Amino acid sequence: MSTAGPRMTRCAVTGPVAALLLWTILTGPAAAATVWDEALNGDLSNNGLSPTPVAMASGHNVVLGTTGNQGAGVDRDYFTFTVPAGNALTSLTLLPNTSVSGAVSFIAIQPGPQLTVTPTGGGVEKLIALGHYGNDQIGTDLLPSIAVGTYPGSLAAGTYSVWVQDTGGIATYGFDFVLTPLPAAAAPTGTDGPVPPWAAGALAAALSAVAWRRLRPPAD
Ligand SMILES: [Ca+2]
Repeated sequence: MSTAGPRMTRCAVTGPVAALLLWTILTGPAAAATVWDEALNGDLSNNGLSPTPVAMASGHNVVLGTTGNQGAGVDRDYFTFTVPAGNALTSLTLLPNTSVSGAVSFIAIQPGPQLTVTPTGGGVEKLIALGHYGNDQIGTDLLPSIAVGTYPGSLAAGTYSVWVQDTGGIATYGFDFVLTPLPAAAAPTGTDGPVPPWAAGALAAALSAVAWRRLRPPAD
């Protein structure tokens, strides 16, 4: 007669990381909201020094627009948004309305309320994300492929500015900025206090993607 108990399979993800991952799955972001639609709200700013403010909140925040050159020069789009305290930007999903001109369009993110990098790339070191996206990436999170350096798995609370452009013909785009509340209530301490640094790190690890792409220069 065997005395062996139930066979246990050791999971690669255990403890706090598993708890936080489960919490993320169970408390997914709220319903989508279109926070800016150029067809309804007007053209986003053409000036990185005065980007259009776009209000975002926990959950899905959809930005719809058109860039490219319709014959009067490249229509660059600049907007700024804030990830509220207690949240993180956990993904930037390319939406099905996207149709680039040629092979790819370009997107970049700079921390702060302005996009100070010039259209020719002056000051490019200030960007924390930059790269191209193509129609084949619709439905995917762009952050892992455009982040500069080691992608931490999410972007922390704070203000960011975004630059979108296509130097070819008309190019439509749609982005879903997903803001996820940090799991303060689910912290293993059982308190509602601030998330300890190790927990934030575990969340970042749980959310991080393995895909990584080479960065490309800021021109499409
Ligand atoms: Ca536009």
